[in-house]
Formats: sequence, structure tokens, C-alpha cells
Amino acid sequence: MPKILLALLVIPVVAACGSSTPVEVTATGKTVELSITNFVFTVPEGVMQGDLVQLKNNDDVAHNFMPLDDSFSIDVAAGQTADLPLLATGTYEFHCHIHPNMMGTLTIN
Ligand SMILES: [Cu+2]
Repeated sequence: MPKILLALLVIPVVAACGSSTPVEVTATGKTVELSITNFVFTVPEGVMQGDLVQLKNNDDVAHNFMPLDDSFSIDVAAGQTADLPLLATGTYEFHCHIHPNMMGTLTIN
């Protein structure tokens, strides 16, 4: 998708911290990577609202990203990538639904 088109996309997203009011986040066109290697999440820092967070699974088993409030769930197959929904500003504690001991915190500025 051309960058100019991506920048114009406005996608309703899940609001942080238990609020049920969806907010609209405009894509920045910037992509950051949240990788999974050996059952450990490596969380990017300095993520801004509107950045696309792409899950990259470097393992040979499937993983998942699910905020602890269960507001959404993204599966990522072995060796594949998957996009998270655009997230509003906030702090998101999450785990892998398949391996609940895999945890992390993603902060959106
Ligand atoms: Cu997992």
C-alpha cells in the first residue's frame, strides 16, 4: 500500500485502560517491530500513537499477543509477522494467550 494512502487511513481502535469508548487513531505510516524470540517478547520503545506495531515471531511455534484485559487477540504463526490494531496512547500489559508466562508491557506515547 502506498505510504500516502496509509497515512490517510483512520481506523477505530481499542481504547486503553478499560475504557469502552473506541477512539480513532490516524496512522503515522511508521512501523515498529515487536519481536518474539525463544519465548521472549522484545518490546519497542518510543512508540507513538498511530505507529503500526508489527509482531514478528522468530520462533518455530505459534505465539499470540493479548492485552490482559482481553480486549483483542492477535495470533502470529511460526516464522510469520502480524499487525496489531492501531492503539491509543496508554500502557498495555499483555501476554501470549498460548503461553501465559510470556508477558510484556507496551507503552504508546
Ligand atoms: Cu507464545
